[in-house]
Amino acid sequence: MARLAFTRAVSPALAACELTHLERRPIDPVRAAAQHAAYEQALAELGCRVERLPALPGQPDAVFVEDTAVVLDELAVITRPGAESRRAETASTAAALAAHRPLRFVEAPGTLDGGDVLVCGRRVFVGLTSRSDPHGIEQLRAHLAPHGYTVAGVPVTGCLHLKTAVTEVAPGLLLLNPRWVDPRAFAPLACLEVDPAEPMSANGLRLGERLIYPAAFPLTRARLEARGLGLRLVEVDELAKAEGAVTCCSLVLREAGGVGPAPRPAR
Ligand code: CIR
Repeated sequence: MARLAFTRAVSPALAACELTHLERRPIDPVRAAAQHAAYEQALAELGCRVERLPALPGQPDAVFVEDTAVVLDELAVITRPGAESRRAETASTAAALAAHRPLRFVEAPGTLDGGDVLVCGRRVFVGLTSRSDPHGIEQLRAHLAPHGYTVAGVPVTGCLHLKTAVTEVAPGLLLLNPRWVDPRAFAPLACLEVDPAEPMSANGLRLGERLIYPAAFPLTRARLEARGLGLRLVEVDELAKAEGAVTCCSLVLREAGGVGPAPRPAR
């Protein structure tokens, strides 16, 4: 399966990022950029063609491109990020995605961050967080329903985004922190819990059979490996100080490749 991953360079102003649940600590943008480059290398190794969106050096959080769009095989929905400081990031995402997908837009007063949107086949779960509100969720539902997707709002407490609390690590298998999100919201999907000592460890980026996963979580990693999952580890601790993880640093599109419609979503 050909995949295209959009990324964006780390802003030199990363240390001025938005923070919601983390205390501000010094962030070294040079070290963050090196980790980001290694992350892009992992994307490439796992079969992605990596394309950088235009740099936005004045936007501290611009590296976290996931929040600016929700991309499915049939269309892309450009978000209206919940943090006002991040709204200027979406225009260049829209310009790049327009070459690949029909675009729809979340409009005021709705807010939606891509980090709150978990797609499992035709089921779409959206975190009800400080970033994504019922208006945004309703707009997403209206855009996706004609394509056969259901959209469900899911309460999240204690972390920034839904995908801080849960991601799909294999078809039908969720990795989840039950302190932040209720596993019953996803029934009948199977849930693997993170190790309680590693609350931030529920965020992995699945690419086909492999999972890009932070090296910082050995206990949860052991749980994933015990399930036979193939991990590609990355060091992202400098980006994590900005409340980001591995899904947030890319927007991954399946490329149609050849004639005919794009295949059905695998995630
Ligand atoms: C923010 O608060 O918006 C950024 N500092 C972190 C965004 C991380 N994005 C994500 O998890 N999808």
